[in-house]
Order: sequence, then structure tokens, then C-alpha cells
Amino acid sequence: MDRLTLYIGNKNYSSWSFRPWIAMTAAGVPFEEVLVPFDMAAGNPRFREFSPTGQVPLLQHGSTRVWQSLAIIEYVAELYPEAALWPKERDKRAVARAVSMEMLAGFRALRGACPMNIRRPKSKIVLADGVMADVSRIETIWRDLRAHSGGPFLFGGFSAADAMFAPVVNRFETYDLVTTGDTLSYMAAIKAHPAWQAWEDAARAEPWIVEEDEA
Ligand SMILES: N[C@@H](CCC(=O)N[C@@H](CS)C(=O)NCC(=O)O)C(=O)O
Repeated sequence: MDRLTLYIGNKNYSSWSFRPWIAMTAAGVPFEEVLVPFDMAAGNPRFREFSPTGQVPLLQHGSTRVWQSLAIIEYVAELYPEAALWPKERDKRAVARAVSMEMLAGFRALRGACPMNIRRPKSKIVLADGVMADVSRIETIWRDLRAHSGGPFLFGGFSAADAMFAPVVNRFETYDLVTTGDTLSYMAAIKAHPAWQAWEDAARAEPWIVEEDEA
């Protein structure tokens, strides 16, 4: 099989890069990572060299290019069915995809006001309208799914749905947005995952500051 190459942005900030990266890493899927740092001032021209949208992440597999974080995860799940990126049961798989798409398309207030920033020390910020409604909906998703599955992750074992929400765990922590015990216990489970820790260590070691993402 051709090797998989995942193009990503800065680990400290690139929440969309983090999703397929943690899904593939947690599932043990072999891939090569190419990190291209953001150059916001210039409009990220290097991203256009490999990505039709000019954005990261992008997965290259032979002559096939896949952009969009969730499409990348779906492609890898088809290539490696034994890695079980999605839950095995069809009904659970459907719900996992539904909440993943809710993440991909929604929670714009939270995403806009509270950028993922792994290095940022925990502190509250003044929140824009709509942020706490997003937080509340996400807490409900996590609570209901874990109550059903028994945890520690949304569908029991770590799945693509957890990968799609992983950057939110950082946002909730960094901006001190949540206090509910069940939410904090899910966040602790995600942060204890070796794949999370590997990403976090690399993010902390990065030298770059992206002003646009410093809330
Ligand atoms: N919906 C896309 C979002 C991709 C995206 O917004 N990527 C950001 C980095 S996290 C980016 O490349 N920004 C640079 C730019 O837009 O110039 C996905 O899921 O992959």
C-alpha cells in the first residue's frame, strides 16, 4: 500500500489538523506527518502547494488527495477497517457520525471565541454571545453518550467521534469553561490518552506564536 502522508499546521493551534492526527495515531495507523507552520500574514501560501483549499489538514495517499478532517478520517477508516475508527454497531456508528458532523459544521461561537491553544495558561476570557450555549450542547452530547456506553470515551473505546471533539477538551480547559464532574472526567480520560500527550508535548515545544489565535 502507498504510504499515507498527513499535512498539518502548528500543533499548538491547528485544531482541524489535530482531529485526523489523533484518530490515526490512537488507532495505530502508520503515517508520515508533514508540519507546515502557519504564515497568516502572507495568507498561508505554502498550504496551496499541496492543498486545493489552501488549508490543512490534507491527506496524500499515492495520487489521491483528501482534504477536510472528517473526510480524511472516513478515508482512513475504509483503508484500515481493522483499526475500528468508528463503533462497530450501525446505530452507534450513525450517532458517532452525527455528533462528528455537528462538530464539523457547528459550535461556531465557541470555535470563534476560544481558539485551541495548547500552551496557553488556563484563564477565563470575556465570552461572546452563544459560547455557553455551545458548551452546554457539547456537555449534553458527552454526558448522554458516556452514560449509554459506560465510557471512558464517547462510545466506550477511543473512536473517531472522540477525535473530532479532542480540540474542544483543550478549549474547555484553557478558557476554564466547565465545572461539571462528568465533563471533567471525560476530559481527563482524553488528556491521559498517549496520543493526546504526544501531540501536547510537541505543541509545547513549538516556537511559533500566531497572534490571530491568541484570545
Ligand atoms: N473544515 C476544514 C477546516 C480546515 C481549516 O479551517 N484549517 C485551518 C487550520 S486549523 C487552516 O488551514 N487555516 C489557514 C487558512 O485558512 O488560511 C476541515 O475540517 O479540515
